[in-house]
Amino acid sequence: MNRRQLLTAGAGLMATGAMAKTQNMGLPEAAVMDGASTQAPLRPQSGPDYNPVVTLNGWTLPYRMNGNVKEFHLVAEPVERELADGMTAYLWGYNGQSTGPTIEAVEGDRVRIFVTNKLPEHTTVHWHGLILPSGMDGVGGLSHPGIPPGKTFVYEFDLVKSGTFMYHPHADEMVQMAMGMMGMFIVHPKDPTFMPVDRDFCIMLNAFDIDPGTYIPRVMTMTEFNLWTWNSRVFPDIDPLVVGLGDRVRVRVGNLTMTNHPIHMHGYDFEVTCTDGGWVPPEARWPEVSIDIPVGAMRAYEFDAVHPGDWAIHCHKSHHTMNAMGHDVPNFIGADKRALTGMIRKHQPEYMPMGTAGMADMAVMSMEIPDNTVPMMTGWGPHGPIEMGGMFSVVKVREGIEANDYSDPGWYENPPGTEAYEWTGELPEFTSNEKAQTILTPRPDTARKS
Ligand SMILES: [Cu+2]
Repeated sequence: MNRRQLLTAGAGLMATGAMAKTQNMGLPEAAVMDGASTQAPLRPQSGPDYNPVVTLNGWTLPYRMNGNVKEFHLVAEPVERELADGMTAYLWGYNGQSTGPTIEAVEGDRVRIFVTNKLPEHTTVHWHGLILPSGMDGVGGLSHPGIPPGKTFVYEFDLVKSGTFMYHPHADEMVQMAMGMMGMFIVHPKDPTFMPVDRDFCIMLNAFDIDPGTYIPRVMTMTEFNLWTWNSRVFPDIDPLVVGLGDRVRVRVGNLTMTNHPIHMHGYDFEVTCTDGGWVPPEARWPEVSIDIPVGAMRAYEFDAVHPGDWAIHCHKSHHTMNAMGHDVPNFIGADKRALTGMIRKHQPEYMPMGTAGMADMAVMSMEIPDNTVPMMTGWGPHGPIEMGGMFSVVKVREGIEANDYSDPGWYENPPGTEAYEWTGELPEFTSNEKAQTILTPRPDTARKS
C-alpha cells in the first residue's frame, strides 16, 4: 500500500489482523501497532459519537463496549521504535510503540482499562488530570501496589469531565519515563456541539539521551538529552499537520520531558482553549503565537486555518530543534576558520566549522555519521536544506483537502509575487558599523584559550 492508502485504511487495519492481537482470559484484545506512521482518526463504532483526534506518528487504542462500560487493554512492554527513518531505539512503551496509543472516550463514559505488565519490573499507570477515586490514581505504593511483571491490573472509573489528559507510570518513573512510557488520554465533551473542531492533533513532547550508534536511552540523564521528540519521533520524520483551508484546528500538546518547551507556530495567532485542568472560558483567553508548555502539563490551542501555506511549528529553544548533538564544542564565531579547517580536514575530512556556512553544509555534504543515529539537522524543503531536527514539523494548510485525508500534500507553491527574492537593483546608502567590523576581525593577541 502507498502512504495515502495506508492513512485512509488506518482505522480499518486495526480490525483486520494486519496488527497482531492477543486474546486471553476474556480480556479485550490488545491491539498492537508495529510502525510509526500517523494513523487516520479512529471513528467510534459504538457508544456516543465524537470527532476523534489524530496522534502525529501515532494511533488510538481501539475499545470494546461491555454493557455500559468502555473497555481498553494497555500492555506495558519493551518496544522497538523508529525515532526517525533508519534510527531504531529500544524503548519501553505500550502496545508495540512508544509513545503509547492515545486513549479516547467521552465525558460520562465509564471506562475499564486492563493493564498487563510485560516489563521486567513492576509498573503502574497514573491518569494525569483525570478526576477519579484515589485508589485508581496509579501512584505505586500510595494508590495501590505496583503491578508485578506478568500480571494484569484493572483500573475502572467514570469520566466526569472532558478535556486533554495523559497517562504515564508512577512507578520507577525516572527509568520508565526516560524509556518512553507515556501517552495521551482525550475525553471528548458529551455535547458534540461544545467546542467542535475539524482537525484535532495530539503531540506528546518527550526526550531521550541515546549515544550515536547505540539503541538504549541513558536513564540517568536529567537535562542534557540529545533527542528532543514529539511522540517519540524527530524531524525530518515527524509527519506534517495536514489541514484544509478554512478548517477549525485544535493542537493538543503535553510535556513529559524535564524542561519547558515554548511551542511556536508560524503564520497564525491563536488562543489556548484547554489545559489539563479543563477548558478555558472564552473571556479568559489571550492571543499567542508561542505557548510555553510547562513540565508535566498540557495545553491545547485553536485557530481557523485561513492562511494557506507551509508553516513551521517547532520548539523555540534552538537546541531542541537539533538531533544527537554534542555541546562540548569550543566557540569560534568570528574567527577566520579557513586555515584551521584545512589543517583539521587533513586528519578528519568531514570536519565542519560552525557559524561559517550554516548547518545546511551537513545536509548538503551528507556527513558520515555512525550507524543508527540521525544527523543533527537535515530535512529538505522545496528551496534547499531546512537545517532543523528534533521538535520541528510543518503545518500544511491547503485548499481542497478532504475531511478525512491526512496524507502529505507535498510542498506549498508560493503564488507569484509572494516569495522573498534576490535584489539586483541599486541599494540605498548604508552607514557602516565600524565597531561591528572591528569585533568581527580576528585579533590573535586577544584570542581566548578554549
Ligand atoms: Cu523544547
